[in-house]
Amino acid sequence: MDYSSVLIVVPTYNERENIVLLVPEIKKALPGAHILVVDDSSPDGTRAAVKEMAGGPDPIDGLFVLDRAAKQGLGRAYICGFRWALERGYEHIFEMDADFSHSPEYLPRFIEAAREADLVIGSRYVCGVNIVNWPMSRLLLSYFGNVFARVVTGLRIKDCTGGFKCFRRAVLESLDLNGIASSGYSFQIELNFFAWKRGFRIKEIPIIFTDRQRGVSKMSTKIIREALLLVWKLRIMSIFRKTPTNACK
Ligand SMILES: Nc1nc2c(ncn2[C@@H]2O[C@H](COP(=O)(O)OP(=O)(O)OP(=O)(O)O)[C@@H](O)[C@H]2O)c(=O)[nH]1
Ligand SMILES: [Mg+2]
Repeated sequence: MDYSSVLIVVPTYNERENIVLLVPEIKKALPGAHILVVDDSSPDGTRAAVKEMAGGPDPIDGLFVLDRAAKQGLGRAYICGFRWALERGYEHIFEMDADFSHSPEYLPRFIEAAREADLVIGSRYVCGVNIVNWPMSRLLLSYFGNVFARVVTGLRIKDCTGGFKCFRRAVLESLDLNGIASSGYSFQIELNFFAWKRGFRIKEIPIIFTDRQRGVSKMSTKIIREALLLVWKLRIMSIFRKTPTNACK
C-alpha cells in the first residue's frame, strides 16, 4: 500500500536520543509515510538532529521539521502540526509521542481500523490495563483520570487521554483549532470530545504502552490541574449545548 497521504506528527521537546531511532522505525512500519517533527526549540539539539537526517548525506525522504520558538506545550505543537498537514492535503494524520511509549509496529493497524472510523485511538484500557513500567502512582492517576473524564463528560472512550491516534482529515477540518485551549493531556480529551459531539466514528484499538527508557518526562501538576478544569468545562458546555454541531462535515 502507498502511505504517501499519511503524516505522522511527532511533537518533541528534548527528544534527540529518541527521535533519531524513532524515524527509521516509523519508515519501516509505514513505508512512504511522511513524518513531521514539531520541535519547541529543544535545548538538546533535537531539531538539528532531525534536520541532519532529512538533509544529510543519506537523506530520509518525507521527513520535515517545524521549528517553534519556545516551549508551549504539546497541544500547541499538535495544532501547529495539524494546520501544516491540512494545508498539504494529507488524508490520515497521526499523533505519536517521540519516546517509544507508542510502538511504531502498531501504525499499520491504525490505518486498517481507519477504513471504518474517522478517529482511531490506541487504547491502553480497551482490554484490561496494558501499561508496562509505570510506577503504580502514575498508573492510578491515568486510570482514574480516565474514569473521571468519562463519567463527567459522558464520553464513551476508555482511553481519553492517550496520545497515539489517527485522524481522518475531515475530523481536523471540522474542529475549531483556534478554539482548543488545552496544552497538556486535556488536549486529548478536548479533541475526542468535539469529534464525538460532531458524530464522527471513533474506534479504540488495543496497544501496549511502555514507559520511556530515554529522556525525561514532561508531565507536571499544572497538566493535571488543567485536565481537571477542562473536564468540568466540557460538562457545562454539554449541559448548555454549547458544543458546535457538525456544520463543516
Ligand atoms: N513540541 C513540544 N513537544 C512536547 C512538549 N511537551 C511534551 N512534548 C512531547 O510530547 C510527547 C509526550 O511527552 P512526554 O514527556 O513523553 O510526556 P508524557 O508521555 O506525558 O510523560 P511520560 O509518560 O513520563 O513520558 C513527547 O514526544 C514530548 O517530547 C512541548 O511543550 N512542546
Ligand atoms: Mg511519554
